[in-house]
Amino acid sequence: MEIENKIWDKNECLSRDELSALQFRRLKDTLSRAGRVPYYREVFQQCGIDPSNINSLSDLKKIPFTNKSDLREHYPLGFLAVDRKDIARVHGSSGTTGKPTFVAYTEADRNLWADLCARFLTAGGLRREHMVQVAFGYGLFTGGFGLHYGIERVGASVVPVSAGNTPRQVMILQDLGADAIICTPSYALQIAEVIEEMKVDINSLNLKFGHFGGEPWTEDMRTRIEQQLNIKAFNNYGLSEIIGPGVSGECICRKGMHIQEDHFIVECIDPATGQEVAPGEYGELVFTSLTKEAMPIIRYRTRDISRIMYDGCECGRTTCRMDRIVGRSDDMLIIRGVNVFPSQIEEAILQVEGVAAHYLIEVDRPHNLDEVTVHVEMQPEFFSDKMSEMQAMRDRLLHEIRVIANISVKINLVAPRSMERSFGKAKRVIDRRVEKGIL
Ligand code: DLL
Repeated sequence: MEIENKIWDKNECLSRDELSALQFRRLKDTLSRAGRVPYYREVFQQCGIDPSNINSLSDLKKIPFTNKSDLREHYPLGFLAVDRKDIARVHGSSGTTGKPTFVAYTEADRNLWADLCARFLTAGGLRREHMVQVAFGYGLFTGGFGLHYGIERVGASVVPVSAGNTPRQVMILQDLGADAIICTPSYALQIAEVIEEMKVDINSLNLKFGHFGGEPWTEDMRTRIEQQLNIKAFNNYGLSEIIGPGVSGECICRKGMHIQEDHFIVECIDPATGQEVAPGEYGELVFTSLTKEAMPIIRYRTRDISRIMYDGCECGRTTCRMDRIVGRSDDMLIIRGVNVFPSQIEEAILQVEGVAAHYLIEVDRPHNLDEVTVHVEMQPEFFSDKMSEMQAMRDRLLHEIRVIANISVKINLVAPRSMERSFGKAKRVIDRRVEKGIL
């Protein structure tokens, strides 16, 4: 698919000096808004910051990080900086603790959010003549509504199917002929699988491209999605605490996701020390919102590991780009002392012909030693009852995982279509050590 380059607004192309000046002005406003939140008021007092009197962007670094635990301790809406009557919408991210983390938007925030989504969708090819099928869940999750309003802001048409009921999803793709699909990457693969099961000719669909996000995925996963759905696949990133989708997204060059720096300041830190890493080095992303009203957030530690690139992009945008997320610092597995991200296992297994992109990593410590079993689903045409063929497949997987992730594991090959599918974010890891209270 040929996509012509189009810039949504001039703030995407500011010089560094212009951008810094804008960020500084907006940071001052944000800090004074944040000063209405009792938590931040106390933090500012403790670190001697007077929001009305900061001198430079680097003053931000004097303020301590905000963590997810801070938001949890102020459940449900303790970080609100506006009157309750000014809330226009509430979303939330599902937490491991059972209670969601709520995030609130004013009318202006909702507007801003639609603009930010429209920007990255435009950068990734969306035009007003397109029809888009949204297969993200609509609900507290920010994916469905966030992208929905972004598409409308572009002027394109939305088919809000929501996640689930995949055969119906395919039928609607066939009947209405959407140009683009929006969902998690793992759900995109599931849609592709059902298209094949339903014996629908992929070329009879009108799909040309897709915007995927909400969970980690690798370049090999992108290749599979593109091949199986016969589309161009774009990556976009965001998190509820910052605004939802719309924090960053890929342009047509697809060399990293442009961070919407006129609305968010990004830092990349060493998760262990909190110190900033050099540009281009991997670290944890930290974001400060610059324009959000209802819940301004200062130096929020995302736990997401990536790197930031400041070199120019051929599309003409001057904003920095973040690489795809390689993992979350709290998803990093330590296996017999070796650090492993689930994305490394994904990268390794997708090198092997015959495996489907469905896998589950199970970690346990049965006899005081960590053991990893990677359950890998096979593609139907490669599934065989010959022991030798299955053993050869296992050996290839072991080899790739050893080379890419530097660990030895057990492989459990499972029958085609036998692993559980999810409509949203796929669960890739079960750590029995955590369940048993060993870690
Ligand atoms: O997942 C927001 C979103 C929805 C982004 C739809 C893009 C598309 P949360 O539910 O709060 O918000 O989860 C945020 O998901 O910290 C990352 O760990 C992960 N994540 C989101 N996008 C990506 C991506 C939404 N493109 C958490 N690549 C984040 C890797 C991603 N991880």
